[in-house]
Amino acid sequence: MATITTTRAANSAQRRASPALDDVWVVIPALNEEASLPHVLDDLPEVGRVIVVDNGSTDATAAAASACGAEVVCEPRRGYGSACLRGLATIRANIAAGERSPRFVAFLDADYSDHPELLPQLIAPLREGRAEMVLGSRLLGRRQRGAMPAQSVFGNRLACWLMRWLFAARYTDLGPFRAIDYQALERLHMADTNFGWTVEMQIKAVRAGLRTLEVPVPYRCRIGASKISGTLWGSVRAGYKILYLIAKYGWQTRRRRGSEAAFRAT
Ligand SMILES: Nc1nc2c(ncn2[C@@H]2O[C@H](COP(=O)(O)OP(=O)(O)OP(=O)(O)O)[C@@H](O)[C@H]2O)c(=O)[nH]1
Ligand SMILES: [Mg+2]
Repeated sequence: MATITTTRAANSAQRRASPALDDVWVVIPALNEEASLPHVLDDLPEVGRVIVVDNGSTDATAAAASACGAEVVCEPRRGYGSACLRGLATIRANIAAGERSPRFVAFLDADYSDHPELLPQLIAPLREGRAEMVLGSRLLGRRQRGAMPAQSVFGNRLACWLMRWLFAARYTDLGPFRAIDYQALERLHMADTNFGWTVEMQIKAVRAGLRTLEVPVPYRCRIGASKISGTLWGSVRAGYKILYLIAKYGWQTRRRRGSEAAFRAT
């Protein structure tokens, strides 16, 4: 069961949210990121609420997040998607408890690879009504040497090429730093519990007809030990899951198009 710890610091941090971003809630999945998380939270502009989902860390990740004024939620089921789903469940719980619903939700990693201070650049197109989902593209942005291993660049390019072919989706990256209209996000019914979370959101966004936009974002070497893209086993498992989901949703889309064409022909 999730435990929710709202600290006094969190309350005061949330009160200090600047009017420009007070309707933005941020979800940060974190697994053993005690060294990097304080940097992420320090650089993050003040927003309505910061939810750090501690994914069963064995280090002081939760304490580090609380000390920086974030709301800490525990999700014992491992997996990036599980952590994001817990973040969504926490948003719903807060709304059910009487809080005003966020207008936008942003996701970013806890390892300090992303640049949290750029959040306003992701939110601006949403607020201006130019998109319902904005993705930070690392492949359009400046990457620090070594921040994205070659297999990760290749895997992301391949996934985007396949999505273009199957869904006519114009993406360049599956980056974790992203922002989305909260009501639109809920309509996507996100379900993936691990490496497929980002690609699932992008495919479902295209299928739902959301207007999406990419913003170039810089990407730097993470603080702490690499878990996915920097290890062979992590890359293989992530690559397999991403390709599996693209194939699964691609197959569904083709079947749907096929039956629509058959219906029109009758
Ligand atoms: N790998 C992994 N990351 C998790 C999990 N739960 C939460 N996370 C967090 O999800 C974010 C992304 O994971 P990373 O380990 O940075 O994955 P990556 O960016 O693809 O690869 P590296 O940075 O090279 O490890 C980080 O903030 C993690 O702390 C989990 O079960 N597995
Ligand atoms: Mg990372």
